[in-house]
Amino acid sequence: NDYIYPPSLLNDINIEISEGFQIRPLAAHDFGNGFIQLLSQLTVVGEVSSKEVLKRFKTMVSMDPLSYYITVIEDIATQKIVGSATLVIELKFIHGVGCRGRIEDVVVDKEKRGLGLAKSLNQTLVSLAKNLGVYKLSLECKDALIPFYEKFGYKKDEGNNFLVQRF
Ligand code: 16G
Repeated sequence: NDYIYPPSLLNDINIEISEGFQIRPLAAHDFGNGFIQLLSQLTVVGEVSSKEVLKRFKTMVSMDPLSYYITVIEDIATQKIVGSATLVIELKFIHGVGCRGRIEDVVVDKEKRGLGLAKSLNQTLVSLAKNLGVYKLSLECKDALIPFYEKFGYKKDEGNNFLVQRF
């Protein structure tokens, strides 16, 4: 089970991506191809061993039903992972034992920005979320990124706020 979700789930999605790049599910071998270093461009990764990382991957990949649709962009020439975004599926009792989708940890390598890779990731994950049947899809972002995310159909949920506490 090398991929975190079946690559065939992307077959019927019309993906536009800059030449030289490939979009696909995260694979176990990506931990040797710069995936964790890429995440550290988004936020704190911390001191994690490759054993811990692989254990987390195995937990995610063996979930039933799958919850973590981590989707990456590979630079074909170097095989480096230069983009990533995660669709998380949360199981509910409400909405007819429905599912909610969340988009998390969207990051593109600073060397590869401006090529539309984040757009490819977002378009792909919105389509995948629809195909999986979520009743709602949400994400958290900085003020400056609201216009970017609005292009993919999101809007501010007036009257609803995002509250957080950190530990
Ligand atoms: C952003 C991310 C979120 C990520 C968080 C990390 C998107 C759309 N949002 O809010 O998924 O987990 O940053 O920041 O990518 P933190 O380390 O402060 O939680």
